[in-house]
Amino acid sequence: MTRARGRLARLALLLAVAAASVAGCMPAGATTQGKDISSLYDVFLVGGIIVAAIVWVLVTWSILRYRRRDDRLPKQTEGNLKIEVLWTVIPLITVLVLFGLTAYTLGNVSAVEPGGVNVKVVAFRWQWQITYSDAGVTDTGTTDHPLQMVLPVDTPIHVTLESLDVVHAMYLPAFLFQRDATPGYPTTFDLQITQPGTYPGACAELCGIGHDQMLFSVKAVDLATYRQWLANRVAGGSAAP
Ligand SMILES: [Cu+2]
Repeated sequence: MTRARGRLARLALLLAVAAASVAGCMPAGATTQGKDISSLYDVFLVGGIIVAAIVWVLVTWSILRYRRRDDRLPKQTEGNLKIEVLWTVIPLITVLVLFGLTAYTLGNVSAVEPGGVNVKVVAFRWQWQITYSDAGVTDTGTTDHPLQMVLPVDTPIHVTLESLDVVHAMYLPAFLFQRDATPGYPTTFDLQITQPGTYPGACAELCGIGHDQMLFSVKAVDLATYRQWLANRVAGGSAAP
């Protein structure tokens, strides 16, 4: 029995280490939408760990408790209504709760806030282009100078994303965000960045031979700096904020 306890303790330790390392790998999400997604990940992660722990403990216990000692079979039980109802209802409730939370989070992530700034992002083989629609300023990336999108923090950013040729995908790992750019079907979404900084992005859809060149970045600055920079651009100033 002591050996069995030792095994259980090692299993519990392994679970705890695995959970800690997985949690450490997850970015927190640098947008309000990303934070919502991050919270949902946490719920799924903790729920998954609890379910795995219950299953593994029960399996380990039953392997040890009922391991073969001689040729006699342990007591055989056929059908137990209470337990069957229980193991149907508990997973059903778990799945319904996760479904509800997912639907709620998706609603938040897809919600469009009033006000804010408007940009149009165009993906094409094999670069990115942004138009700051409120000012009519357009920047296009090149292989040597990947596009840097300058965007304000703490402000709803309404993005219209489209593709000129094949399916691309706008991927911003720090925002926990990815959206396909499908030719002929522009898509719109909101981003609200919470922390200033420079965030790398890339095309996440294998779109052809130059796919690896489709890098870009988002430079998030405060709203006053953004407005000043944009006004400066309208007046013919530099692209660097
Ligand atoms: Cu692409």
